Amino acid sequence: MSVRLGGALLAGLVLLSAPVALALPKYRTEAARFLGHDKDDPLWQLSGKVMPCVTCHTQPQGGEGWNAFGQSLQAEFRAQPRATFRTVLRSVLAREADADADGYPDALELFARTLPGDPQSRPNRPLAALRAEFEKAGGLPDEKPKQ
Ligand SMILES: [Ca+2]
Repeated sequence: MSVRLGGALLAGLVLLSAPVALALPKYRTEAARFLGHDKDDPLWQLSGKVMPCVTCHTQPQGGEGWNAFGQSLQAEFRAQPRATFRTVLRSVLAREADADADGYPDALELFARTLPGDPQSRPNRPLAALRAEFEKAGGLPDEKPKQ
């Protein structure tokens, strides 16, 4: 019993000490909250469909390997090394860039819940209609959360 418990605790500690396991879900959580995707599903943190790892990573489980949008964020982190993740994300989205070159800017893809780093994943409506919808919904969120 105590050996089993000790083993479980040890396994937990090993998991907690893995930097990838800690850092990346933190960004996922922050991005989902910043963009309001956390409102899509009350159990969104457990859902692989809300802000999935492949939003920025090439692999479904995240980790090493970033797609074009993830690389844009990395470049922005290098340009603003002291900035918070929220500032970095907002800067990239405000640029109106289209990381995967599918014709839809990154901010509009995230608004439409498609993947900004995967050209096979595209919004199902014309760009102008999507942009109008995005603007009507308030556009990009403010950098600081509203109180
Ligand atoms: Ca795109």
